[in-house]
Amino acid sequence: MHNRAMPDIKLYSYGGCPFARRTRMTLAEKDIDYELIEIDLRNRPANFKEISPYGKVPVLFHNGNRLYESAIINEYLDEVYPEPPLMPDDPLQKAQTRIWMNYCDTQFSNASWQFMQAGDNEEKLAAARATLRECFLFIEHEGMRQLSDGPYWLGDTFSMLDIQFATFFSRYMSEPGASEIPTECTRLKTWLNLMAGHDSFLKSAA
Ligand SMILES: N[C@@H](CCC(=O)N[C@@H](CS)C(=O)NCC(=O)O)C(=O)O
Repeated sequence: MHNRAMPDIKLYSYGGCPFARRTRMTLAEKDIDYELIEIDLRNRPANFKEISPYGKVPVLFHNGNRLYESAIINEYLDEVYPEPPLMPDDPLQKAQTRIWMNYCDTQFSNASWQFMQAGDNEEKLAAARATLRECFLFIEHEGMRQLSDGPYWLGDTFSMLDIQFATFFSRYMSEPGASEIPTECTRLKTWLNLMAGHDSFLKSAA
């Protein structure tokens, strides 16, 4: 029980959505209280487009101001509620963080979507698995190992990059038949184990 006024924050979310979970994870990381409004995306309210211009979750209202797009919402929250900081101060590190956040939302997101859409089509599944394998190797060698020695993406300090990828890996790996992470991705595997026990990751689960 917190002895403090609840901030004026409403989050429109969906339990199974990895984008919305990122915002739940950011709020948990900063220990911010908020009102959670669960939207059933398979049976969405008729007025949902009035709430969410793209018809998607997450959407966050802060003091009546509407924000959408998970990465943008999260950077906003990080500026308004700076403790603990989730974006690095250093301009170069900040740019690198955004490059990899973007990689997650383009390359990795597309590859895992391709896998989820393949259904029982063996040819499509094999193609998606091959693309995902390339992603995992790229993340290991061009991402994590270049940025730091770990255990988090940026080193000793947990950051927005950990949030960005954690919910996506979790969503992908919960898919039946999801492929194993290649053995050589030792840095990635260590990080996945670390995330599995991370407090805000657990608190943000549906
Ligand atoms: N780029 C958006 C993507 C959000 C998104 O695609 N959310 C999905 C659920 S995981 C959604 O609301 N889909 C509903 C739809 O597209 O109709 C973000 O980062 O917030």
